[in-house]
Amino acid sequence: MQQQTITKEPLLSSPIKRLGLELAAVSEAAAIASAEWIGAGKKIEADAAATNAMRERLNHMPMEGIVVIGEGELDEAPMLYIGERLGAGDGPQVDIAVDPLEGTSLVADGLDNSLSVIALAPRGCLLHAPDTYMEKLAVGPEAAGKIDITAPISYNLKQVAKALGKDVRELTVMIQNRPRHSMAIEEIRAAGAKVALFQEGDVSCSIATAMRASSVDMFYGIGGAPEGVVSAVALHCLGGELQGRLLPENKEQADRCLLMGVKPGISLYMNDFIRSDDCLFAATGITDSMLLSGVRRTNTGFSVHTMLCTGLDKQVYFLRNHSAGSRTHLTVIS
Ligand code: VTB
Repeated sequence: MQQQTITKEPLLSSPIKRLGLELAAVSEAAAIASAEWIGAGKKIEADAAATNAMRERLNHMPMEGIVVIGEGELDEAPMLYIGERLGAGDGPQVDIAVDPLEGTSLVADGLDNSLSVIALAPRGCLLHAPDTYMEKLAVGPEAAGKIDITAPISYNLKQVAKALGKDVRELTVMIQNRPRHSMAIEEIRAAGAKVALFQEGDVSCSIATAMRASSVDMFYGIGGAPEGVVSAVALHCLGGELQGRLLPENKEQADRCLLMGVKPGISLYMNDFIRSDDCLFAATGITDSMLLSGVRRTNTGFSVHTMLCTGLDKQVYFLRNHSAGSRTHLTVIS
């Protein structure tokens, strides 16, 4: 793999893009903090560590930020709640979507696939979604524009196969291992495609559809709406596509969807999730995943891997940060 030392030049073209490296440092700090809790069986402590670290770093960033996707809804959580204002001011006005610990049970149980995730966009440009379930369908760049969440899965499989120049039997679809997906799993298998089940963490699985090195062709399933919004920002930068539909489980949740301006059940497309190219996405591995290696303790500190995606020029930077005492060495891996 080609390695180079990072310079800030490629990231300097817009006030938001200029925040890229700092955003990577935010997800790194959260990942390192929660990594202390890997395998300790303590979801709440792991999440609080990630959230505290993320909040602390965000408040040093030169921006005026508002959390639109957060750890709690409308002031209900102690920190990083929807509506919380963050940043040191003196910079662009932005919407912030955070998932400081994507996969709390994974970290508690010492399992793969946990990430720390954050996304930024100009103020007013990110979908405001409550913490309800969302049906999601995601694909990489070749099949972007060819899918339809309102159509049967078999139709979407045919569309993806055609776009990728494959047979449906050669496709792999990632789907969370939950009873609510049993019919979808049957439908995928009946169409002849392969099902790859995962336990938790649909952000990495949906983004994997857009990574050439992965064998994931399509992502489908019902998971968290907040995870859908952050995944859509990453896929926007990577040229992929995510479509979704909010699926509130009761009237109270349905009312919250309406309060945030989204009608339950209507199809949400990329320009509903993210209404600007000038966006950023950063994810740091906590435990290992298809996208990123997890946090490693070294003799002198930590080694962490981060993926930074920029929407304006559709770039993805893989960064390795190796801290040794008070010095850190940041390397762009590819
Ligand atoms: C979903 C998924 C997340 O948790 O929210 C899931 O989007 C919860 O699913 O990525 P259940 O309610 O079935 O447990 C994650 O997998 C991890 O936060």
